[in-house]
Amino acid sequence: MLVLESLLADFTQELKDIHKIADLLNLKAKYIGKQGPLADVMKNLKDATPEEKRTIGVRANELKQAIESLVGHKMQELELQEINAGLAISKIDVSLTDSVIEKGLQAAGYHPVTIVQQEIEDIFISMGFEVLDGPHIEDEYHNFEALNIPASHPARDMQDTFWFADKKHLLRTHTSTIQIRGMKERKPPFRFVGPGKVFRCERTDASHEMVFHQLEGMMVGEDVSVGNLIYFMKTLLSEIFKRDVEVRLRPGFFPFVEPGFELDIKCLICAGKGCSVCKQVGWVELLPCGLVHPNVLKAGGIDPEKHSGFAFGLGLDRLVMMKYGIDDIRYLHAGDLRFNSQFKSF
Ligand code: FA5
Repeated sequence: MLVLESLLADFTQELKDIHKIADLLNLKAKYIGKQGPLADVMKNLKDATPEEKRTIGVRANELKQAIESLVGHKMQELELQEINAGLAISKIDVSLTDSVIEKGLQAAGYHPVTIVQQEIEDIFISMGFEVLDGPHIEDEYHNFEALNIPASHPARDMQDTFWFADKKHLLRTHTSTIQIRGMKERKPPFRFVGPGKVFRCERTDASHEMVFHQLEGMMVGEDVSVGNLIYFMKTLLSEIFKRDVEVRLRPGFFPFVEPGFELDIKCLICAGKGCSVCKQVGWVELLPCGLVHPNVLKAGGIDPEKHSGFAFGLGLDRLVMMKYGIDDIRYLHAGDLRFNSQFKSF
């Protein structure tokens, strides 16, 4: 009992000189660890009388709890001291950007695709659109079937697909998948855009990548017409380019729209004369669009007798190329800092 009673006093005395967490843990182990005096007392209990066992056992547990509680308090105190000491030496230097540039180091910046994507999101938000997201790994239903492209439909071959081994999942080939998810979660009227990466097993060239970006748009309500579609497309392009650009609208086939259109932009790389980006035709396919097919509305839980809608799928990388005069899409994805750093920094 004597050992036990002096234990707490000794511990308290030693605790006063502890200033580091590591030392505190060592002290704790010294007193209540497996090799410590308390453990010894408990081990020797086997030779004690039942009465001794009871009183010594209870007292030993009380002491253990008292030491644990003192350790807990001290630990809190030391942790707080460590945090404060850390804060004292790591003050935030708000002038860092300038000093980084003065030293000739590379300041961080946004990728041009991100810059244009954010600009477009802002334009559509200002026109009452929501911004939605969707998964990169999709199922056949959202990428094809719900978009009026059944298994046997030849349009499945229009977009070369990266399939998973189970033959049921795929990397989405377009952002039109967001249409289905967006419709199911809303009641008309609604309007949203959905930007993101898409994936196609294609040969790359000046205007084609295997991983690129699209921005889907959709508006559904009563009497939504081609007139509404053209209005929003025109507003988008004049806001993005801040000048007149020549566009043309021609019929285009996509199973999920009827009628469907291709909106092309006069190539700004060669001013329409013909180059590798526009494949020598002077025009770049930028913004396919159309009125949402009744089957697609139904797949989204919307009655095509009551509501109509438009949808579009903007080729974001190509828009970036036109805006900044970039003559090869592969620059956008090469990760070359000499290229990337020409755009807006933080
Ligand atoms: C589609 O992907 C349709 N989902 C678009 C759509 C949505 C139509 C809603 C109607 C209604 P398309 O395969 O044409 O369509 O691709 C759309 C745009 O993505 C193209 O106009 C082009 O600008 C861009 N694009 C297509 N393939 C590539 C590629 N390999 N690399 C870079 N951009 C591409």
